[in-house]
Amino acid sequence: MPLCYFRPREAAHDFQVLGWVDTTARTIVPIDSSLADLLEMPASQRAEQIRDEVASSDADIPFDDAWLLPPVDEQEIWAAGVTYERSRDARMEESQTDDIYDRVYEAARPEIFFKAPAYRCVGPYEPIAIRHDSRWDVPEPELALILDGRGDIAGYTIGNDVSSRSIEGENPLYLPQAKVFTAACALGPWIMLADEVSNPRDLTIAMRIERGEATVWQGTTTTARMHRSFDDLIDCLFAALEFPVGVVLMTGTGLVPPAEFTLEPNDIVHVEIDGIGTLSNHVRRLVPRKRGR
Ligand code: DO4
Ligand code: MG
Repeated sequence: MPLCYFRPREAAHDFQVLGWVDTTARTIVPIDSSLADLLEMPASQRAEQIRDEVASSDADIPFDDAWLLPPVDEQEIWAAGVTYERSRDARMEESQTDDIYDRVYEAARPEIFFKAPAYRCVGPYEPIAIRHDSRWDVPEPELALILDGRGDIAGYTIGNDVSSRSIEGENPLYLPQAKVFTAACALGPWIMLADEVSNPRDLTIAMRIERGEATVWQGTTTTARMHRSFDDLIDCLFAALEFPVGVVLMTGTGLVPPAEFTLEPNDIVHVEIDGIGTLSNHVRRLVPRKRGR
């Protein structure tokens, strides 16, 4: 059963509790530990801690009385790029300096970038955003690894690495502006613990984009098409950084809609990963911000 962060519907806006989800009964059992607490401990202790806290909890909250939140608290969110052939090809099309994508696809060192702090992530059914100064925008559905403080995989969730293709395409040095902005990172709906996902290297990832009554794009891939091992990505992330309370690593996209597609406000993006669940978010356009507001 998965772990989620949630807020009872009547609770204050900044209130969040970790819970163990019973997907059959459609209820959530609140537990005392935070995700940071659990990711600081070794895997064997973590499993026991979750078991004990679920057994001693006396509450049982129906899904309908809870908001699901992004399943993170103090963790940073990092992302790998150009880990699927489709991502390499799409970026070579959009860029004026296309060979850098081919070179990174083949290189020993993967592309890894900082995507968001936890507080900037959105959860299920919250809006994701596109920039007001971008004209070509896409969702990037990705398997996200929940890593503990030692770099071991504690679980999996779904990530959406919303990106501006026009800004990245103009100049690869603009990557942080193409990737890092308000509501550019969605995570959820919950964390499936690692020992409950038997085939993480062959999970189907499906994305469907709705506009009004129509499906304007859909596609599927599988994590079997990923060109890198999880260990290569994790080793690189941990090579010169410490993450005592754990970290989230999105593993790159294998689904890129064709060049003529761009996201529009009110589109709804559904990302489903086998054995994990579905993450759905609608799209809003950011308004220009002025300093000091
Ligand atoms: O090189 C740009 C980022 C690539 C990326 O985010 C992906 O492949 O998912
Ligand atoms: Mg990506």
